[in-house]
Amino acid sequence: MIASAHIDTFARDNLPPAESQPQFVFDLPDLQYPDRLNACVELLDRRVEEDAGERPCIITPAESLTYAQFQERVNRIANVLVNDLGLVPGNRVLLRSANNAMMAASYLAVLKAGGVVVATMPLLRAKEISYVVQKAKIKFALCDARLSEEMEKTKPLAPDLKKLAYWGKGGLETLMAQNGYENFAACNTAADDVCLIAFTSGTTGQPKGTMHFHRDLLAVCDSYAKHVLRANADDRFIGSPPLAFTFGTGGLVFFPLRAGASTVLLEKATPDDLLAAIERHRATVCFTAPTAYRAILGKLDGSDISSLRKCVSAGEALPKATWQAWFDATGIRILDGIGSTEMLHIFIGSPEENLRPGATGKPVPGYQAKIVDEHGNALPPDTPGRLAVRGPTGCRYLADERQKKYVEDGWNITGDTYLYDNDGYFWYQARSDDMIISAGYNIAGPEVEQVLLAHPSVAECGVVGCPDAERGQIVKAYVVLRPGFAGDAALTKTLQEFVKAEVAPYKYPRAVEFVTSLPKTDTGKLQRFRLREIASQSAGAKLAS
Ligand code: 3UK
Repeated sequence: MIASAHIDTFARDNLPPAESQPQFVFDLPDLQYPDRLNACVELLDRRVEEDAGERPCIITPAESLTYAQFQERVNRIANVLVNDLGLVPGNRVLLRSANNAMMAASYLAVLKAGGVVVATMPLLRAKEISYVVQKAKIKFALCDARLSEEMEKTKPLAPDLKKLAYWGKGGLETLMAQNGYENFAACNTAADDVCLIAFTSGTTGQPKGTMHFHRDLLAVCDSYAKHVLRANADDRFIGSPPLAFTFGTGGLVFFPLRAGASTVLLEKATPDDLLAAIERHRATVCFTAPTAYRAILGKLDGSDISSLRKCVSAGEALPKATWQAWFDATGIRILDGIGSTEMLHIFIGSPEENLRPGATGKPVPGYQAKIVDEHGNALPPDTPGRLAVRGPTGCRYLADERQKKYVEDGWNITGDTYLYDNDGYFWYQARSDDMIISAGYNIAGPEVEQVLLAHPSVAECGVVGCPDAERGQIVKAYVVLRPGFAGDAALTKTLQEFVKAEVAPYKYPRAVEFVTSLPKTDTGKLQRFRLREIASQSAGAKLAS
């Protein structure tokens, strides 16, 4: 390890022990980093040094900042953190805001000052925020004043949180305006100093804090963004994921800055908002989830999104039907990619000329992937098994026993069941715990979902196993219909026949329930575990009656 710049050594002290860390691989020339580096210097200050100062950097509906203006804002916040709030390197800083320029500037200011970013979803409640504050021992917070109510409720629950500054009502801005605050000398951090603790959205159990180093932020730019996304300084990024979600920070902050491009940050990014903003700002690179691409498809009439040239989809598997429909409507080949909070960003995904619709893609340059059985033995092509990956980034949970579950033998085990084909493409099957076992058959719920989504009546659906006395489990589909369709017995039959005609008949949903919405996480992922609970309850009720 390189000498740390951290005075507060909490993060480094709580790294997982060496033997339970993944193996890190740096075999790409682009991934050779010096011992000392500060991610903010490399992502932002370098661009200004290279004369991009007058180029557009951050664009929001409210304001527009050049690289030089954004840098000045970052410097002012860093000065407040250090001189007014008393931050020392290694201290964690809670950030709470929707996606806007102050949130992005605060993020980079914490990096520049040698602090550790802990960004949280704006929707979190005091109880959830206080868990994060206590787990990461956080003393400092920068918060959008519009989120003050929940923040104030957090204080009594989390007494560690002592230094709090709000922006939007003048508090932080007044401090930022002090003379001399326009410049700030970056903390000379080690490449392997922790700079980010990203909490997982926690589909089950308490959220886990994943720790990332300064060099990790660059590694995702120099692997995925450089070799697969391949955007350039003339691009204008846009998207929906929150900056508290690493899919969003990578796609909407790190990647554009590393490329010298501009980025549009939207506080509200429903499919309607996103569509309107793409048109208004002439965005060229879009990051969002599969459901948003599907939703936008239905609204394209009368809007002009001809500026778009690259679309990235992640968070959930991108159904082939959605890929095809988007291609037919726009001529754009969506880049599907699997990433995780543990790995920081996307580690499997292929560029346009190499992708295969329906597959996630091939390992991103710099990453390796294999499929293993329950003992960790590598499996041959076309055999479903557990996805194992390694590369320049990897899982380091903050003081968490679950490290042993995610890392086996130096490989990160993502919890997904995949197979790879003879050409080396990786095909998503299901979350490993979402596999349905019915009368001895293994059925991947998402595969059945993909088929159903191709039917014109289906807007959204979720497919899970439902307890069944005879078969162990049966396949059950929860379906949200498009307007104009009636969820009756005839449509149930139609959908069942439709699935039987498309895939092996044993996979068809023996039960279909029409619902008005599906349970989702803050990051927009379908909560199949909730559907499983609902399915179990209804099955139990039926047995009892
Ligand atoms: C699932 C996918 C199929 C998969 C993320 C891009 O989603 C991100 O991080 P999370 O920690 O979830 C990780 C899990 O989500 N998943 C993500 N992408 C895909 N499944 N196809 C995909 N394309 O189960 C994975 O293990 O919330 C995504 C970048 C950064 C991220 N944090």
